Amino acid sequence: MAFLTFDLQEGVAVIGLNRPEKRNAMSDAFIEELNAVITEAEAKARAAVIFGHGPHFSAGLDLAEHVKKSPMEGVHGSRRWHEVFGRIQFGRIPWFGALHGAVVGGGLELAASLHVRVADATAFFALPEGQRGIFVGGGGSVRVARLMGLARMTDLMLTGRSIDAKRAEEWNVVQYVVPEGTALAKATELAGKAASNAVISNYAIINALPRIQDMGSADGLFVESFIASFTATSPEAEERLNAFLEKRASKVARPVE
Ligand code: 1HE
Repeated sequence: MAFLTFDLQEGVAVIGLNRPEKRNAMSDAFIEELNAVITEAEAKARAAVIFGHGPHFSAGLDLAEHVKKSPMEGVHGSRRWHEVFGRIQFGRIPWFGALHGAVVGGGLELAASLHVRVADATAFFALPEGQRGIFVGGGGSVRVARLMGLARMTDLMLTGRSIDAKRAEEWNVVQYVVPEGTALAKATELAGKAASNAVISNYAIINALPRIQDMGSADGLFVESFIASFTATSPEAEERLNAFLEKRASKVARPVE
């Protein structure tokens, strides 16, 4: 692979964005490789982590390639990003992000398609599309807006300002902030926990929860009942419920910060 690294660690696929000399800027070929690696991760792992090699997570869209596109090539390119990032968000396994340095433009859009984001203290977030004369095209108007809210995203896009990891946590963009250099270890540890869940539960969590957010309350509650029953009557649930009742399973622990 030219742009990505793939490693398997105890059931967790650990995938590195590996174009550090261009700050992990994503070209068309980069997105195709990401698509292939998603297939590999789903075949071999029960959870996955994405991190960036070099000083940054990702500088987003490859601007050198983008300036040469026709309008329709641009539309098809954006739709392809949607397909590939959609395979992450609505796929078979949960995805975790280890974020550091620049998480900007399409890099933030990729991060927003993951399920859990861990930022280290060096991470910063921006949407510089306005300064470049372009718009978000990797799903940001849907996913980033839903994480941070419309007003905050509008502000980031209009002013071009960046926010640090702590602010990103306050804005619901990341779920964890950890010391510099420890995001990958933390994200891998969390992915390991998710990998030990029932496959059917993970599938319902990543596929049903976001869809239910798009429904009205009555529809969402109705769908929830069916998914709840479908998961609870699976053989895996029966074994896990019995394991708890027979005191073979771990209890819920108090939080440790
Ligand atoms: C790039 C890109 C890129 C760096 N496309 N080549 N994204 C942006 O507008 C972000 C643009 N990048 C930056 O602001 C900075 O590069 C960073 C803050 C991310 C990193 O700074 P730094 O000092 O570590 O690196 P650098 O010296 O700026 O960049 C190193 C090389 O990477 C340099 O190339 P070189 O040949 O001169 O060594 C840069 O040109 C190159 N590089 N970023 C192409 N993005 C689906 S729609 C999504 C829309 C967007 O993503 S818009 C946001 C685009």
